[in-house]
Amino acid sequence: TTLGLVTTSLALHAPSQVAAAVKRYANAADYQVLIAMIDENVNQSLQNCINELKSQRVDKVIINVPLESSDAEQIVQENDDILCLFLDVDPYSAVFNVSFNPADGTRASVKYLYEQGHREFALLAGPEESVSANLRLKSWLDTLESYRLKPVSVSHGNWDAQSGYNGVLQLLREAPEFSALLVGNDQMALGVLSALHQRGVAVPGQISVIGYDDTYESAFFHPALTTVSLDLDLQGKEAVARLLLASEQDEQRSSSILPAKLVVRSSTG
Ligand code: IPT
Repeated sequence: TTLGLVTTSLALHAPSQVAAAVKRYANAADYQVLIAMIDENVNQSLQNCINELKSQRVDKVIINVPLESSDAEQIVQENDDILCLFLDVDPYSAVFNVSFNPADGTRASVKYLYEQGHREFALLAGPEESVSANLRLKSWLDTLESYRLKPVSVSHGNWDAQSGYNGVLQLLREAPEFSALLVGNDQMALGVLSALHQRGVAVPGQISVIGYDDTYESAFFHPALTTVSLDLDLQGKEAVARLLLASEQDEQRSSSILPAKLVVRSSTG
């Protein structure tokens, strides 16, 4: 009657909202949730977290940690006494997962900006170590290429607001000529809006900004953020439901891919 959750930093908005949902839906099914949070050195400490949960008699665990498919498969192989469901892996990997389509929302973002007349795009992606950040970046690039465009510059942040703040200042130094900026998540977009405001750059007058996640706060940014909505509550709900249904038999472990949708607010025009 206890589920485990191993999560990346809860200082980040998306994982904290997923954790809240996992706890709520597990509790509603009369399960407790033990949370282990990992920060650095993902591969090493992930196994430690799993061991910690096993020692507390947990036999089903949700893993919200960015993992390459091969690393996730290795975790599964080395832990046959605990059932693992992954939230931050390539949706098409072989492991049991509930994840988001990494291409639909990104494609819609580029298309929307293109149709608004934008041709000069800058990209501020999430960390290079993150599978999801790279899949989002790849999809932006592929979509731009389908319009025969290349970004004027590309940079990476580490998901937090400070890195968005620094990142956009770097982009402006490298290639000031862009009218559209795609950002890997909402927290970095918050830093971007702050830096642009301080520089007197009008959003969306001079630069349109699109975030990613649609975390709860993004509707309250100034201007309200256009972003890609991930239903993080639904991800938590599906993860709990699928994990509780799953038995030792592989057939019952069905993965699912949730849609990501563009939500247009005031930071684009
Ligand atoms: C991903 C978020 O989009 C990003 O903002 C950041 O919080 C990251 O998680 C932390 O790992 S969502 C994930 C399920 C791909």
